[in-house]
Amino acid sequence: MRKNVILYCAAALILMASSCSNIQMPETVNVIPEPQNVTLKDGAFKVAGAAVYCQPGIDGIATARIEKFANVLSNATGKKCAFNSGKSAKGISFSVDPSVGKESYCIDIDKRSVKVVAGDASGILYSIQTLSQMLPVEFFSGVPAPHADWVLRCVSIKDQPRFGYRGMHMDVSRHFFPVEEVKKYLDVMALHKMNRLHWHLTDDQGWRIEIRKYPELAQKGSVRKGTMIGRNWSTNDGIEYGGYYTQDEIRDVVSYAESIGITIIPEIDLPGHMMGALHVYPQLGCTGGPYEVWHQWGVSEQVLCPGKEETFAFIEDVLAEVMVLFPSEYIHIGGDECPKTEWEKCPDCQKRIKELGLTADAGHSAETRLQNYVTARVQEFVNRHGKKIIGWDEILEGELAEGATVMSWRGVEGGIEAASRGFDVIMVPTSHFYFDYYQSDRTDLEPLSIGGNVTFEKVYSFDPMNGIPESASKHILGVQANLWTEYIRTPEHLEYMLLPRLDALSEVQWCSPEKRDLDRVKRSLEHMGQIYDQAGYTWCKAVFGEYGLPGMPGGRN
Ligand code: TNX
Repeated sequence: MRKNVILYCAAALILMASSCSNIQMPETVNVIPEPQNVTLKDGAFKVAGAAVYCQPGIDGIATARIEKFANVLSNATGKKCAFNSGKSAKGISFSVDPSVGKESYCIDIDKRSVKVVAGDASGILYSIQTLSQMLPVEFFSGVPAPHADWVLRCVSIKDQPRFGYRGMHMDVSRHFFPVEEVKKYLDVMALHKMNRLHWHLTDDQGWRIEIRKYPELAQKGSVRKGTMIGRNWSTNDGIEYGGYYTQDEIRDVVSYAESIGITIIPEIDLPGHMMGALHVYPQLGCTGGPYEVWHQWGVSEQVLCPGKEETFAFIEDVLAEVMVLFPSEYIHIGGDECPKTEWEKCPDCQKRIKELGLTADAGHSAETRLQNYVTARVQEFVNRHGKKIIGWDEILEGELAEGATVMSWRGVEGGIEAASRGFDVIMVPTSHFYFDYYQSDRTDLEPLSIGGNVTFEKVYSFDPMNGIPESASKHILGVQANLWTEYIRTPEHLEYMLLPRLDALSEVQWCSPEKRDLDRVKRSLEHMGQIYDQAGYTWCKAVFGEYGLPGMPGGRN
């Protein structure tokens, strides 16, 4: 009897194997974003106990990244992967050769060695991300897994990104996320070779960054007395909600991000979305207040008053501190959704309009011109400090001074117009990159969201160069997705909205169009899902036909 069972099992296995071999599965290395050139070879390299070599003389950042990789390998495999400065024909060796190109790297794995040659410290980091994803998923668990199969498949890889700007956005105003969660978010971005975090730090619902000159901004401007319940605008849960980052915490996050190749672009959203600040400094508004830190979502009509000089002194003081904290060459100054109703009635604003000689024309009101004045004045200040501004696509309305970068969010048209007018552009259209939207049509099972529908497939289908005139294509710096957190309170929910759409985004940012292949990326996603499980990320499985986040009720359309 037992013998029969064994025979049956063996027959079934042979049958399965032969039917599998009929399916043409193109082999990949299961890395997301998929490297540009991959040539698989026979055999494998044994990782456990292999020494790691770092070419002497390469810069400190690259060296630190390699040493960290050696340490994580030692811990995961349970065998020391000694870190050495020097060269060797055996083991895992890293070197830098600028002729490989910016952010680029080559990996050559055979049975005796793993050789990495990168163009710069970013290339070193990206080679490590690629190797990490090729290792057993236990690499990401943070605990030793000596029984895993610690090998790397023999392969030659040559890889470089399509776009220089590969961003992800995070709104910490509507809901606040602690430093540890921001770092976890940065880690998963880095795993996907992203290099910019757009950190939305201030808004109507809370000011979340300490400014030393105005301590009450964070102390009081970060606290709202309640939050609307679900999508019910007339409600308020009456529960005090707050949180902000001290400057020490900001510095810590900035340097952590830098160590994993990510520059943080801070956003101070102005002149609209300012209720957090207006609550503390009502004299900066047109009516003088009082103003509340907002408990509801949407667009407030109460905005900063550009008729008063004090407003500009405030903006400059805040930005001066922000520019010291963030080494980024860009500072995001918002510019979106700024209603002009108060400006129309405000004597100070009207006086300013008159003094500046701003007049309406067929396309733009005098008040829109006044916003142009705000943008130009702040831009001039930022430029004087050796930095550049980014603004949402509203800053295009009317006039915009040279050197501004535009984030096209209300569609791609703003981006096409901006690029054609000679401005640099980052594409972030709601249609494809709003990760606060539902990610499947099973909205009855998905956690309540702001609405809309942006599936994994939709994200993946975007081509930023579509509709861009050839002459303007150099102005498309790259792509970013935005994660607004009106309806997202917990780290689990935040991660759920991020993953795995981040995987689709990373291929739009990194891969050349010919490399993109939805079936292939979905297969790689099964592997990535295991990495997420090992590393403790919550992720959405809608791509695999599973819906919902345990404990979070579905929302209506
Ligand atoms: C629009 S995108 C906004 C945000 C909201 C978001 C919700 C942009 C510049 N402004 O203030 O959070 O929609 O999807």
